[in-house]
Amino acid sequence: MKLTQAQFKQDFLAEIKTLYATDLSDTSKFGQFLALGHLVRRYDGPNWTHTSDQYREQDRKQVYYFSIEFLPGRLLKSNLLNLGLLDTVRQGLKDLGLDFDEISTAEPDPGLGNGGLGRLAACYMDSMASLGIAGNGNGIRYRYGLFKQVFMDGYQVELPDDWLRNGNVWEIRRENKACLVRFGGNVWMAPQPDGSLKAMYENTDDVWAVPYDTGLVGYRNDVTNTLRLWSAELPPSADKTGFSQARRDRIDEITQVLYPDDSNSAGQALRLRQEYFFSSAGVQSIVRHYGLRHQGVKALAKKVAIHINDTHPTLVIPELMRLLMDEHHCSWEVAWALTTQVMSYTNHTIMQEALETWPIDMFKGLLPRIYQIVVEIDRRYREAQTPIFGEDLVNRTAPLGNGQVRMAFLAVIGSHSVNGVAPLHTQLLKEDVLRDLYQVYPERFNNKTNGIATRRWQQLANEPLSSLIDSKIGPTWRRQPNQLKTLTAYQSDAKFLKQLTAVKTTNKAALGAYIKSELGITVRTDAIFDVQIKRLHAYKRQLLHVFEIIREYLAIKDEPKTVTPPRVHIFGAKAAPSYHYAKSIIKLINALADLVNHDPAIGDRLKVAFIPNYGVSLGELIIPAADVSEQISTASKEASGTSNMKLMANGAVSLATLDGANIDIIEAAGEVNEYSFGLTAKAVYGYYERGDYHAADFYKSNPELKRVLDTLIDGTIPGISTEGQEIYDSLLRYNDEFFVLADYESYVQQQKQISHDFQNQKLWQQKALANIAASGVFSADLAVARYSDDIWQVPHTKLLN
Ligand code: 26M
Repeated sequence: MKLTQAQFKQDFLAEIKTLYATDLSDTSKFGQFLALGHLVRRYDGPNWTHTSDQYREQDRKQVYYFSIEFLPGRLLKSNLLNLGLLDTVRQGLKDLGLDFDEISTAEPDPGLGNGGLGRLAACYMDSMASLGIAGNGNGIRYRYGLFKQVFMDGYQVELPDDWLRNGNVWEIRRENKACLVRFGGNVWMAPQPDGSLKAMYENTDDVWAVPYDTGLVGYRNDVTNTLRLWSAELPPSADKTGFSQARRDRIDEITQVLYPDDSNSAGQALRLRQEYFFSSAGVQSIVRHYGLRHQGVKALAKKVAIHINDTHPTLVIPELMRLLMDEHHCSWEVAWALTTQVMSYTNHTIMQEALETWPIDMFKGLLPRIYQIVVEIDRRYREAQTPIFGEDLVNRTAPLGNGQVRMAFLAVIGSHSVNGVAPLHTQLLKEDVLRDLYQVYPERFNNKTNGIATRRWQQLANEPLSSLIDSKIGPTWRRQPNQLKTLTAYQSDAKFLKQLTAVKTTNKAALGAYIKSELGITVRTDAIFDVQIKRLHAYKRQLLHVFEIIREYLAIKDEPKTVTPPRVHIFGAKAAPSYHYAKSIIKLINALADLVNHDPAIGDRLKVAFIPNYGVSLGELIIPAADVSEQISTASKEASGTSNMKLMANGAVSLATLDGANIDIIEAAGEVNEYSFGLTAKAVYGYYERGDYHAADFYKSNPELKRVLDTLIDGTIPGISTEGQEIYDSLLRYNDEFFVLADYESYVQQQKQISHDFQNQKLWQQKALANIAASGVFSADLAVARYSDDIWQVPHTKLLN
């Protein structure tokens, strides 16, 4: 949009007056943020209204992306960037003596997700708006987001994330769009005079679902889509009937807090209630919208695509069946055909313990009508498939089995498309995790490699790099991420490579200042910034990275004279509060950091910075400063990874196992520009099949590895007597479930190569440039375009190859 600086300043000062009845000098940073937020909403208001009007008038097919998590990050800067107002606002504020970056960090970062899954949902919402796709997000408005992480004596302590304390300037509460979600009670089907059956309910626990809408601004295209998050409240009838306090509390708790687990199915009734709550409310609001418009719901499949982000929203399948049959009088056959045409499902994990199942007794008690429908889905599936595939396979794959509702199987059976998030992951779904269902529905399986919002992760987070890119290839890449590949023409432009180093140094200084102020650690900007940022999990193997730090520490102590480039090892990682082992690793890293950072013999040659409370906002600070991207999961375990893509786009080289999308990153940027190592997925599966992995062999045969492991238990690292022993035992007593010892040697080899190569800055920056140039392939725009073409069948803005 068009806005002069003068107009902006006038608007801003007027907004301050209206909101606070005082002048600028008397307002806080947060107050200034709020005023800017109000202004942005006003500027974008016409786009938002116009977009919704257009979708309705043109009767366009709409995508509804259902996800129990969304991690959008702060919105002020990205909204301004996408509206094309960032420079105007920044300059205008400067004239008023204010610093935009200071104000924008006063915005709370909504932590409504755990990690990759929730962030992916947010990246895809951004791309849908930017590609002009009629896309809607549907999720939960958690009163408290993911816990805030602090360290006390090196241990993780979780504090509540009270992100709504000062209100939320971006949301609009739409009470007129609320709907009723029923739990528990009894249900029966009563015959009607016309011969149909009507679902009758008694003694249900009714919950009022109230939507809060947030505008999602497309990149300079006048499109603003909607993210709808649902909040659980007392139904309006509660005042009359007088709900008990206990019943009120049971309602409040539904949207009170995000489950902080990202790899284990919690298995608690509250989680199931959350899942049905937002699935039901979302599907009800869709059906209401189209049912009214089309005098019937038969056109639904032409007008609606519902995407199921992991299994958490799978109950949209029986819920849509329920509404079509019970409220819109469709036959089972018609309802089922519509449902499967509308639904598509993405799997995000191959870890067995993350596959959701619910005990039938719990499920039946909480969702009696939905359970009846799942029983019928199960019955028909068995009836249709047993003659073809036999009883054994059908027993293994039916929605109901072993006393459980099997959510992933229900999702596959009720959708027309099932996708994994990287080629290797999709292959493993077909061969392993969902092998049996792949026999039944081979045509449903497809791959959609993940992507990232390059606007946030390059343009917004790394302005110095973005300007440098503009100066070489112009600004087209900002809309057409594939154009980044034209940067390869500058591979031998010595001046440009130097400029890349300078950009990196600037970003390292910014991160260094944060590390200094938060942790009191001084880091050198000429050091290798070696970064691992992701949830803490045994399969992601932060432990392998720790072993390298111990090795480097011992090497400096042994041979102080040997020259190696200085290193800063940077971690960001939250552990699920109930994940004991992960928390021990956190303590280990912090204890090691204490030792290393304060050893005068080490000086500034080696530093360890575990930055607490990693999330989207810290990612924006850390990623642009990274030289090395640690992507070291046990091959076959990381479905895709997305921090690997963000780091690549900012010129970090990957130190990576052949897992998830690392494989595709290595292929895109070229093998010579990354550092790969370790067992392949095939080798890992080989060990499983033969059962002949013996971790202790590596310990016994490699004296350096033995020495490193022994520091866990010999007092070298103070303060970890229990944790050290526990971790040591996990490797040697319990045979190292994630093959850390098997990959140690090849990992260290590549780390040494990195230290060597980094000293040749020209060579190093050539690798960085190759990564940046190839990173466009992993833009969420391209990923979303593929979902639109292959799965949702909706039109989108064309992208260049
Ligand atoms: C389940 C039940 C109860 C409580 C929590 C959960 C749960 C929450 C989040 C389970 C899994 C959750 O997220 C999984 C996840 O983030 N997977 C990651 O998805 C990314 C996007 O596709 C991939 O890049 C990562 O490889 C994958 O680990």
